[in-house]
Amino acid sequence: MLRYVTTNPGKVREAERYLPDGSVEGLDFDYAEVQADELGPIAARGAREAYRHADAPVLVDDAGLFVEGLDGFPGPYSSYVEDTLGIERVHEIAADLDDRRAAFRCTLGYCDGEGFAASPDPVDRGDRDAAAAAGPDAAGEAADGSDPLPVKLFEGYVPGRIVAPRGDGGFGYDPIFEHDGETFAEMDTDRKNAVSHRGRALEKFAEWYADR
Ligand code: ITT
Repeated sequence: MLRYVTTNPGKVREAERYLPDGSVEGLDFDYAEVQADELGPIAARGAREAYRHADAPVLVDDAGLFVEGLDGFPGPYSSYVEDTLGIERVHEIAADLDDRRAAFRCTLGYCDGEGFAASPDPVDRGDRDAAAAAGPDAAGEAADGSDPLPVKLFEGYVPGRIVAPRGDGGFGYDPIFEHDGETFAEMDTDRKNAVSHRGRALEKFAEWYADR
């Protein structure tokens, strides 16, 4: 059984559509979110921590909203910004910008404690390099000093723009993110999945995982 590691039930709802019935369940585990400019290292480290906690295959989902006119902010800080400013304020700030284009990004990190011999690019190399530079324990390195557990990353991206809140579906920033004339909160789960950052990443993961 695969554990989808998140404190956000909305993510589990979306993920379940991509995996065979009964093959995945949510694991409400709050892994440490390291400060990083990109989602990959956060998801990789989270996957190692969650795997050690669950002792079962895990998929960690780290996502964020990147606003062009704010040089990608809030990006990896999206959760903090949603909790502190709220999405209405993010919309108000974006309304003053010339460029309201934005993108959602999602990075999934898979870890099952094994290597990925069948996979072309099995390990998040950037994270390993960063871990090596930072020294022992920096990225969940094993107690015996061996390399960090292999993690496979899957990424998804969707372009859109920031608008005044519309719709009552979805979660998080969905009401202020418009793609193709509709906000994500105006779409049902299947429609959002068909175009979303998470849907794209899950599609890649599901294809790879089917052979695993
Ligand atoms: P976990 O870390 O426990 O998975 P979280 O909701 O904090 O839960 P993230 O750190 O990945 O997850 O999310 C960063 C922020 O982006 C957070 O405020 C989410 O509500 C928001 N977010 C993520 N995916 C989203 C989506 O598909 N639609 C709207 N907002 C999303």
